[in-house]
Amino acid sequence: PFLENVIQHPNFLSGEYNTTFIDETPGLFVFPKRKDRGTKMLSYIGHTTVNGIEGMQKKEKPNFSELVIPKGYSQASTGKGTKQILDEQGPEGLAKWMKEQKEVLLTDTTFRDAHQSLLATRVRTKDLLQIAEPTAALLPNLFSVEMWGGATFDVSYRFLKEDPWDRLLKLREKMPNLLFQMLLRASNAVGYKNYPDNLINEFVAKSANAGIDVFRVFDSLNWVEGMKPAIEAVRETDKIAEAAMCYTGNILDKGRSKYDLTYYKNLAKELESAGAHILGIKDMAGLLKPEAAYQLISTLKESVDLPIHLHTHDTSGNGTFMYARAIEAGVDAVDVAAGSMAGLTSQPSAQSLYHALEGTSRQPNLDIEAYESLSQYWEGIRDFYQDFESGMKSPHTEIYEHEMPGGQYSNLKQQAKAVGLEDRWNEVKTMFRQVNDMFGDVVKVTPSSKVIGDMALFMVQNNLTEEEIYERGESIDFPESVIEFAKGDIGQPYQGFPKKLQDIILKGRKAIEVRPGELLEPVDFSKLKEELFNKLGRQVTSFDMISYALYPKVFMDYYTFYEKYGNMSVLNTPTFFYGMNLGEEIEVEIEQGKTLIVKLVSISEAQEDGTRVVYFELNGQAREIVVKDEN
Ligand code: 3PY
Ligand code: ZN
Repeated sequence: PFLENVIQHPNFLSGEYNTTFIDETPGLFVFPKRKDRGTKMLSYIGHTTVNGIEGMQKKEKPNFSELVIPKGYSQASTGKGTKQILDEQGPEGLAKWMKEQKEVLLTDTTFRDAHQSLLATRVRTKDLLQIAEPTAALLPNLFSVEMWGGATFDVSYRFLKEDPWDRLLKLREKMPNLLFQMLLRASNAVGYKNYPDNLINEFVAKSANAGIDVFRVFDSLNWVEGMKPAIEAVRETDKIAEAAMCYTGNILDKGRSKYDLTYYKNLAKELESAGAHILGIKDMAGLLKPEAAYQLISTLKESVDLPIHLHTHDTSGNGTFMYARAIEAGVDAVDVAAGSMAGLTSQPSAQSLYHALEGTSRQPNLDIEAYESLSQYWEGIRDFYQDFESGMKSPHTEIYEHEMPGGQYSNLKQQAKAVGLEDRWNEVKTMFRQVNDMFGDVVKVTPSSKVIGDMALFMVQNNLTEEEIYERGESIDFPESVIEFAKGDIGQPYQGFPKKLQDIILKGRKAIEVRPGELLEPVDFSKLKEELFNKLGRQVTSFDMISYALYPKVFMDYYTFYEKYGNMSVLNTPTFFYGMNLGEEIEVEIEQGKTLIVKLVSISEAQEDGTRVVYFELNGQAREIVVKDEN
């Protein structure tokens, strides 16, 4: 029979016990044996070897080549960099310094946007940490390293089973000289919906504390009202508010006047007044053409007094040429990625840009050999994530037609596949643009791009045409994100919603015109802390609390995983994704100086109850784990 230990016993819980109770109740001091770290890890490896992991087709672990990690670099080898300029001179001092530089400044996005755009955001902390010290030592002249925010936050918890805060803290230690940059979706923080203002403030304050220096803040509709609280929150921390405008449309197309040069000029001035230290231009789909970049940067340089930082995606293949023209017009900084993680839906290659600018006065100040060696490391790492590649093999100029952001392309393709529309992907892309036009030509970036994507999928899936939406929209149940957009829940689009379509979608529900954050109840942090304490049964850090407030279910699922398997961020990436091959031996450093040696010996046939026994050696001792075969 089940022996209830003291804290589980009903008499103890109700307070009804006396001194004889202890002698008469032998189960009181029988506590279930907590599984040790080694056993939990073997459970994970056993489970993954037999069943694979969620979201990835199970297959045998490929043979990967040895990683090339530049040797001999430690924190001690990093000199002073932009981080020290910020610490000593404050955000205004840093902005002034930027404008004084003759050479173009570079942000390296390899640690964030490059893998978000090429590898579905799957790069694990271990693979970032291994190259952090060499990067900091070899590229001391970088402007910043973009390494956090955007989709990395929820993907860490959801798929990698890692704590994103842990990533930030550990990288910070290894890269003390360089500015750390994150992508902040203004009132949507690192999520897909508006959050209460006090949660945004708390998120920004804690991120700054943990090590973020440059906050690139954008609103998915370029709605400055929606960006103000986030910009203010960043200014409060004395870090850098880079307010970014999202580039959409084509300023060279005189037939399409909604987003013309004047629109961007006015927007830039508004962002300057709202307190930006740097003006960001976020060309999330790679629509900015070379001549347009020249005109845009020239105009903005005359219109605002801020340094200008340009971001693009190289989907069309025109990224380096476009940068060269922007640099000619005086842009202060641009975003690039290490060559082996650059191009296509990612950023242009750092090395390509370096060579393209040879002979000009603005060629970036960097050690090109060093960049090549870092790029070799990433080339090896990229192999680990081959199952997450989008399949795009060459530049796509069709981007100028559908205008889909680089980070959304592979995602939406997966979504289309999941609902059986893989063969109709071309239709989905065409529909994406058509929906954009139906919605009045909107800025498309997370989360507004998701609205357009959901609607496009919905229409293709249900074989709906634009005419049919207007004719029989009354009887159509639109996707949730589309309703929220029409209600004003993600903010106000420039020049408003097309009224007719808005009415059809809302079916009598009332739309808001104020900032959604003004209507949301502030988060009660002490109540939330207590709630989380009760769920976790342990002390709650402020990082846990913010993550739980942003993503309650995602955070709790992560916690459940952690309880079951422990900290799997210590495993090497191939083992994390594929488990082990028979006879293979790996080393796992579970904490500094404590290494486990794991060998997979054999796996039994499946038993009648669907389980298999996985036989390991753990530090030379035989161990067995029972795993349910879910295939
Ligand atoms: C994000 O919000 O994650 C983006 O990268 C948008 O471009
Ligand atoms: Zn981007």
